[in-house]
Amino acid sequence: MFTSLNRMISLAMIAWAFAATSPAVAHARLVSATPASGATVSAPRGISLTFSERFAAPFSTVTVEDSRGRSVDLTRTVSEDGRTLGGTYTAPLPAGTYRVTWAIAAADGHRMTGTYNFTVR
Ligand SMILES: [Cu+2]
Repeated sequence: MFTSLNRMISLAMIAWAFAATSPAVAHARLVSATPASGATVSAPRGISLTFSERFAAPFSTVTVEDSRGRSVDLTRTVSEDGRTLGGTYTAPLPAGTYRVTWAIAAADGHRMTGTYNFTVR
């Protein structure tokens, strides 16, 4: 009984040690977004998504759709440091709710995606 309990504790400690070291190999993640998720903004000129790591620009996309699912025309931009994915709208956005969908190919080869809404008043 004690032996198996000790063994379980040892295994738990090993698992914990691995979990504790995992941030060193963390995946790229979204660290900031403008407009932010759930934000209400007026007359936004574009969108900007900053990630924790560089991403592969040719395989990374951002789309903005209105409440009817129609894509907003935008000119995609990628910052010089390769961590910010942006889009500049070619026309002002009418009031309403918009959905942002992004997809990046991170440097470690993982594909990360996300979606969120913001509102234009
Ligand atoms: Cu990864």
